[in-house]
Amino acid sequence: MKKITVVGAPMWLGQSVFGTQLAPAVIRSAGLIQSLQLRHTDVIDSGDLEFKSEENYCSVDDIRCKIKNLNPVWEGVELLASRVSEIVAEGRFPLILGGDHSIAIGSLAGVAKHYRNLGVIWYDAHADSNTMATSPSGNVQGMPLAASLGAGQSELVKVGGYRNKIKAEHVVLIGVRDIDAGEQEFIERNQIKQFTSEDVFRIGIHNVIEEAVSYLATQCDGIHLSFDLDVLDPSDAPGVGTPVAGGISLKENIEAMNLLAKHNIITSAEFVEVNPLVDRDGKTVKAAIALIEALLTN
Ligand code: 4U7
Ligand code: MN
Ligand code: MN
Ligand code: MN
Repeated sequence: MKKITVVGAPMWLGQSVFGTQLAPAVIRSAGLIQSLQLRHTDVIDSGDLEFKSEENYCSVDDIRCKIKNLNPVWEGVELLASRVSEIVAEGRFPLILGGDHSIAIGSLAGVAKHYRNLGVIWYDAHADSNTMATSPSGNVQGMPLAASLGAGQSELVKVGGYRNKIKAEHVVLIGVRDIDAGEQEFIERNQIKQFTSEDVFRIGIHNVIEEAVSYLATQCDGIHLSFDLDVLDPSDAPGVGTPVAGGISLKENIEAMNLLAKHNIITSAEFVEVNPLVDRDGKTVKAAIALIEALLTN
Protein backbone atom coordinates (compact mmCIF):
# COMPACT_ATOMS: atom_id res chain seq x y z
CA MET A 1 0.00 0.00 0.00
CA LYS A 2 1.26 3.43 -0.87
CA LYS A 3 0.16 6.81 0.42
CA ILE A 4 -0.38 8.63 -2.85
CA THR A 5 -0.93 12.30 -3.56
CA VAL A 6 -2.01 13.15 -7.10
CA VAL A 7 -1.14 16.60 -8.36
CA GLY A 8 -2.01 18.04 -11.77
CA ALA A 9 0.52 20.22 -13.61
CA PRO A 10 -1.57 21.65 -16.47
CA MET A 11 1.27 23.10 -18.52
CA TRP A 12 1.37 23.53 -22.28
CA LEU A 13 3.72 26.50 -22.76
CA GLY A 14 6.79 24.25 -22.84
CA GLN A 15 5.86 23.46 -26.45
CA SER A 16 3.52 24.79 -29.13
CA VAL A 17 0.58 22.41 -29.45
CA PHE A 18 -2.40 23.67 -27.46
CA GLY A 19 -4.02 20.98 -25.31
CA THR A 20 -1.61 19.26 -22.89
CA GLN A 21 -2.92 21.53 -20.12
CA LEU A 22 -6.24 19.67 -20.34
CA ALA A 23 -4.76 16.24 -19.62
CA PRO A 24 -4.99 16.19 -15.80
CA ALA A 25 -8.72 16.99 -15.88
CA VAL A 26 -9.45 14.51 -18.65
CA ILE A 27 -7.42 11.74 -16.98
CA ARG A 28 -9.33 12.34 -13.73
CA SER A 29 -12.68 12.34 -15.50
CA ALA A 30 -11.80 8.96 -17.02
CA GLY A 31 -11.68 7.56 -13.48
CA LEU A 32 -8.05 7.58 -12.36
CA ILE A 33 -8.65 8.58 -8.74
CA GLN A 34 -11.40 6.01 -8.15
CA SER A 35 -9.25 3.33 -9.71
CA LEU A 36 -6.29 4.21 -7.44
CA GLN A 37 -8.60 4.19 -4.43
CA LEU A 38 -9.54 0.58 -5.19
CA ARG A 39 -5.85 -0.34 -4.93
CA HIS A 40 -4.65 1.91 -2.12
CA THR A 41 -6.42 3.02 1.04
CA ASP A 42 -4.77 6.43 1.20
CA VAL A 43 -5.11 8.43 -2.01
CA ILE A 44 -5.39 12.21 -1.94
CA ASP A 45 -6.21 14.25 -5.02
CA SER A 46 -4.65 17.63 -4.37
CA GLY A 47 -6.04 19.13 -7.57
CA ASP A 48 -4.29 21.13 -10.26
CA LEU A 49 -1.71 23.84 -9.77
CA GLU A 50 -2.64 27.22 -11.18
CA PHE A 51 -0.34 28.12 -14.02
CA LYS A 52 -0.24 31.29 -16.07
CA SER A 53 -1.61 30.87 -19.53
CA GLU A 54 -0.24 33.80 -21.54
CA GLU A 55 2.31 32.94 -24.19
CA ASN A 56 5.71 34.62 -24.33
CA TYR A 57 5.53 37.36 -21.77
CA CYS A 58 8.98 38.78 -22.20
CA SER A 59 10.08 41.47 -24.61
CA VAL A 60 11.27 40.23 -28.00
CA ASP A 61 14.70 41.82 -27.69
CA ASP A 62 15.17 39.91 -24.45
CA ILE A 63 17.71 37.14 -25.03
CA ARG A 64 15.49 34.84 -23.00
CA CYS A 65 12.85 34.89 -25.72
CA LYS A 66 15.03 32.34 -27.49
CA ILE A 67 13.39 29.96 -25.09
CA LYS A 68 9.70 29.87 -25.80
CA ASN A 69 7.58 31.14 -22.90
CA LEU A 70 10.51 30.99 -20.51
CA ASN A 71 8.90 33.15 -17.84
CA PRO A 72 5.57 31.36 -17.43
CA VAL A 73 7.21 27.93 -17.72
CA TRP A 74 9.81 28.87 -15.12
CA GLU A 75 7.16 30.21 -12.71
CA GLY A 76 5.08 27.08 -13.20
CA VAL A 77 7.89 24.65 -12.52
CA GLU A 78 8.93 26.59 -9.40
CA LEU A 79 5.37 26.20 -8.11
CA LEU A 80 5.40 22.49 -8.91
CA ALA A 81 8.78 22.02 -7.22
CA SER A 82 7.42 23.48 -3.96
CA ARG A 83 4.27 21.38 -4.05
CA VAL A 84 6.12 18.16 -4.85
CA SER A 85 8.68 18.81 -2.14
CA GLU A 86 5.84 19.14 0.41
CA ILE A 87 4.31 15.86 -0.72
CA VAL A 88 7.61 13.99 -0.34
CA ALA A 89 8.21 15.65 3.05
CA GLU A 90 4.84 14.29 4.17
CA GLY A 91 6.11 10.79 3.41
CA ARG A 92 3.76 10.41 0.47
CA PHE A 93 4.24 9.23 -3.12
CA PRO A 94 3.82 12.10 -5.59
CA LEU A 95 1.97 11.13 -8.76
CA ILE A 96 2.25 14.10 -11.09
CA LEU A 97 0.00 14.48 -14.13
CA GLY A 98 1.34 16.69 -16.93
CA GLY A 99 1.25 18.86 -18.84
CA ASP A 100 4.07 18.91 -21.32
CA HIS A 101 7.45 17.50 -20.30
CA SER A 102 8.85 20.87 -19.15
CA ILE A 103 7.16 20.08 -15.82
CA ALA A 104 9.82 17.44 -15.10
CA ILE A 105 12.14 20.31 -14.16
CA GLY A 106 9.79 21.11 -11.27
CA SER A 107 9.08 17.49 -10.34
CA LEU A 108 12.77 16.64 -10.10
CA ALA A 109 13.60 19.86 -8.23
CA GLY A 110 10.94 18.98 -5.66
CA VAL A 111 11.83 15.29 -5.30
CA ALA A 112 15.64 15.34 -5.51
CA LYS A 113 15.93 17.62 -2.44
CA HIS A 114 14.93 14.65 -0.34
CA TYR A 115 17.43 12.13 -1.71
CA ARG A 116 21.21 11.90 -1.76
CA ASN A 117 21.31 9.96 -5.01
CA LEU A 118 18.02 10.12 -6.83
CA GLY A 119 17.83 7.80 -9.84
CA VAL A 120 15.72 8.64 -12.89
CA ILE A 121 14.11 6.39 -15.44
CA TRP A 122 13.37 8.62 -18.43
CA TYR A 123 10.84 6.83 -20.58
CA ASP A 124 10.59 8.75 -23.86
CA ALA A 125 10.99 8.66 -27.64
CA HIS A 126 13.20 11.73 -27.13
CA ALA A 127 16.21 12.44 -24.93
CA ASP A 128 15.00 15.86 -23.69
CA SER A 129 18.64 16.87 -23.34
CA ASN A 130 18.72 20.09 -25.32
CA THR A 131 19.90 23.45 -24.02
CA MET A 132 19.19 26.87 -25.47
CA ALA A 133 22.37 26.43 -27.52
CA THR A 134 21.40 23.10 -29.10
CA SER A 135 17.59 23.23 -29.23
CA PRO A 136 16.15 23.23 -32.76
CA SER A 137 12.76 24.42 -31.43
CA GLY A 138 13.26 26.62 -28.37
CA ASN A 139 10.71 24.43 -26.56
CA VAL A 140 11.42 23.77 -22.88
CA GLN A 141 9.75 20.34 -23.23
CA GLY A 142 12.96 19.27 -25.04
CA MET A 143 15.27 20.52 -22.23
CA PRO A 144 14.17 19.10 -18.85
CA LEU A 145 16.76 16.34 -18.53
CA ALA A 146 19.66 18.67 -19.39
CA ALA A 147 18.35 21.34 -16.99
CA SER A 148 18.04 18.80 -14.16
CA LEU A 149 21.62 17.71 -14.80
CA GLY A 150 22.75 21.34 -14.49
CA ALA A 151 22.99 22.34 -18.17
CA GLY A 152 21.19 25.22 -19.87
CA GLN A 153 19.41 28.45 -19.02
CA SER A 154 20.12 29.47 -15.41
CA GLU A 155 16.44 30.00 -14.46
CA LEU A 156 15.68 26.40 -15.41
CA VAL A 157 18.85 24.99 -13.90
CA LYS A 158 18.27 26.71 -10.52
CA VAL A 159 14.61 25.79 -9.99
CA GLY A 160 13.96 24.94 -6.34
CA GLY A 161 16.94 27.08 -5.34
CA TYR A 162 19.68 24.59 -6.13
CA ARG A 163 21.53 23.12 -9.11
CA ASN A 164 22.33 19.60 -10.28
CA LYS A 165 19.30 17.71 -9.08
CA ILE A 166 20.59 14.42 -10.41
CA LYS A 167 23.83 12.84 -11.59
CA ALA A 168 24.29 11.57 -15.13
CA GLU A 169 25.31 8.11 -13.90
CA HIS A 170 21.92 7.79 -12.16
CA VAL A 171 19.86 8.30 -15.33
CA VAL A 172 18.54 5.64 -17.69
CA LEU A 173 16.78 6.53 -20.94
CA ILE A 174 14.32 3.94 -22.26
CA GLY A 175 12.61 3.88 -25.66
CA VAL A 176 14.57 6.71 -27.26
CA ARG A 177 14.53 6.89 -31.05
CA ASP A 178 14.60 10.59 -32.02
CA ILE A 179 17.72 12.29 -30.70
CA ASP A 180 19.09 15.61 -31.98
CA ALA A 181 22.81 15.91 -32.81
CA GLY A 182 23.46 18.20 -29.84
CA GLU A 183 21.66 15.79 -27.55
CA GLN A 184 23.67 12.85 -28.83
CA GLU A 185 26.84 14.72 -28.00
CA PHE A 186 25.48 15.57 -24.52
CA ILE A 187 24.56 11.93 -23.85
CA GLU A 188 27.97 10.69 -24.93
CA ARG A 189 29.86 13.35 -23.02
CA ASN A 190 27.90 12.56 -19.86
CA GLN A 191 27.91 8.79 -20.51
CA ILE A 192 24.18 8.49 -19.94
CA LYS A 193 22.90 4.94 -20.11
CA GLN A 194 20.33 4.42 -22.82
CA PHE A 195 18.13 1.66 -24.15
CA THR A 196 16.76 2.71 -27.54
CA SER A 197 13.48 1.36 -28.90
CA GLU A 198 15.67 -0.91 -31.07
CA ASP A 199 17.30 -2.29 -27.91
CA VAL A 200 13.83 -2.99 -26.52
CA PHE A 201 12.89 -4.90 -29.69
CA ARG A 202 16.20 -6.78 -29.65
CA ILE A 203 16.48 -7.87 -26.01
CA GLY A 204 12.87 -7.46 -24.86
CA ILE A 205 11.30 -5.04 -22.41
CA HIS A 206 11.69 -7.48 -19.53
CA ASN A 207 15.48 -7.56 -19.87
CA VAL A 208 15.65 -3.80 -20.38
CA ILE A 209 13.82 -3.16 -17.13
CA GLU A 210 15.86 -5.74 -15.23
CA GLU A 211 19.08 -4.15 -16.48
CA ALA A 212 17.89 -0.64 -15.71
CA VAL A 213 16.83 -1.65 -12.21
CA SER A 214 20.09 -3.39 -11.38
CA TYR A 215 22.06 -0.45 -12.81
CA LEU A 216 20.22 2.04 -10.57
CA ALA A 217 19.20 0.07 -7.49
CA THR A 218 22.63 -0.29 -5.91
CA GLN A 219 23.57 3.38 -6.35
CA CYS A 220 20.29 5.18 -5.69
CA ASP A 221 18.16 5.81 -2.61
CA GLY A 222 15.05 6.63 -4.66
CA ILE A 223 13.97 6.43 -8.30
CA HIS A 224 11.78 8.91 -10.14
CA LEU A 225 9.92 7.69 -13.21
CA SER A 226 9.41 10.32 -15.89
CA PHE A 227 7.05 8.79 -18.42
CA ASP A 228 6.42 10.62 -21.71
CA LEU A 229 3.49 8.95 -23.49
CA ASP A 230 5.23 9.48 -26.85
CA VAL A 231 7.47 6.50 -25.99
CA LEU A 232 4.48 4.39 -27.05
CA ASP A 233 3.93 3.60 -30.67
CA PRO A 234 1.60 6.25 -32.14
CA SER A 235 -0.90 3.49 -32.94
CA ASP A 236 -1.35 3.00 -29.18
CA ALA A 237 -0.90 6.65 -28.18
CA PRO A 238 -1.94 9.03 -30.97
CA GLY A 239 -2.72 11.85 -28.52
CA VAL A 240 0.74 13.36 -28.07
CA GLY A 241 2.31 16.52 -29.47
CA THR A 242 5.44 14.95 -30.95
CA PRO A 243 4.67 11.37 -32.07
CA VAL A 244 7.56 9.27 -33.41
CA ALA A 245 6.98 6.09 -35.42
CA GLY A 246 8.46 2.78 -34.35
CA GLY A 247 7.57 2.96 -30.67
CA ILE A 248 6.96 0.39 -27.98
CA SER A 249 3.50 -1.15 -27.69
CA LEU A 250 1.16 -0.41 -24.80
CA LYS A 251 1.23 -4.09 -23.87
CA GLU A 252 5.01 -4.09 -23.45
CA ASN A 253 4.92 -0.83 -21.52
CA ILE A 254 2.35 -2.24 -19.15
CA GLU A 255 4.61 -5.23 -18.65
CA ALA A 256 7.42 -2.77 -17.84
CA MET A 257 5.24 -0.96 -15.26
CA ASN A 258 4.23 -4.31 -13.71
CA LEU A 259 7.89 -5.22 -13.34
CA LEU A 260 8.75 -1.87 -11.75
CA ALA A 261 5.83 -2.40 -9.35
CA LYS A 262 7.12 -5.85 -8.47
CA HIS A 263 10.58 -4.45 -7.67
CA ASN A 264 8.88 -1.73 -5.61
CA ILE A 265 11.62 0.80 -6.35
CA ILE A 266 9.80 3.77 -7.86
CA THR A 267 9.41 6.54 -5.27
CA SER A 268 7.78 9.24 -7.43
CA ALA A 269 6.34 9.39 -10.94
CA GLU A 270 5.00 11.69 -13.60
CA PHE A 271 3.03 10.94 -16.75
CA VAL A 272 3.33 13.69 -19.32
CA GLU A 273 2.62 14.89 -22.85
CA VAL A 274 -0.94 13.55 -23.19
CA ASN A 275 -2.88 15.94 -25.43
CA PRO A 276 -6.61 15.14 -25.30
CA LEU A 277 -7.28 17.52 -28.22
CA VAL A 278 -5.31 15.39 -30.68
CA ASP A 279 -6.22 12.04 -29.11
CA ARG A 280 -8.42 9.48 -30.86
CA ASP A 281 -11.24 7.79 -28.93
CA GLY A 282 -9.53 8.58 -25.65
CA LYS A 283 -6.86 6.02 -26.51
CA THR A 284 -3.93 7.91 -25.03
CA VAL A 285 -5.86 8.95 -21.93
CA LYS A 286 -6.83 5.31 -21.34
CA ALA A 287 -3.25 4.18 -21.99
CA ALA A 288 -1.96 6.64 -19.38
CA ILE A 289 -4.44 5.31 -16.82
CA ALA A 290 -3.56 1.67 -17.59
CA LEU A 291 0.15 2.43 -17.17
CA ILE A 292 -0.41 4.25 -13.87
CA GLU A 293 -2.57 1.39 -12.61
CA ALA A 294 0.12 -1.13 -13.50
CA LEU A 295 2.84 0.93 -11.81
CA LEU A 296 0.77 1.51 -8.68
CA THR A 297 -0.49 -1.99 -8.10
CA ASN A 298 1.01 -3.65 -5.05
B1 4U7 B 1 9.33 15.66 -25.46
C1 4U7 B 1 12.98 18.11 -30.02
F1 4U7 B 1 13.83 19.08 -31.95
N1 4U7 B 1 14.15 17.33 -29.69
O1 4U7 B 1 14.03 19.72 -28.61
C2 4U7 B 1 13.10 19.50 -29.39
F2 4U7 B 1 12.96 17.14 -32.16
O2 4U7 B 1 9.11 16.11 -24.09
C3 4U7 B 1 11.72 17.42 -29.61
O3 4U7 B 1 10.11 14.43 -25.36
C4 4U7 B 1 11.52 17.40 -28.14
O4 4U7 B 1 8.07 15.40 -26.11
C5 4U7 B 1 10.37 16.56 -27.65
O5 4U7 B 1 12.24 20.32 -29.68
C6 4U7 B 1 10.18 16.82 -26.23
C7 4U7 B 1 12.91 18.29 -31.54
MN1 MN C 1 9.74 14.12 -23.23
MN1 MN D 1 9.02 12.73 -26.06
MN1 MN E 1 6.24 14.96 -26.87
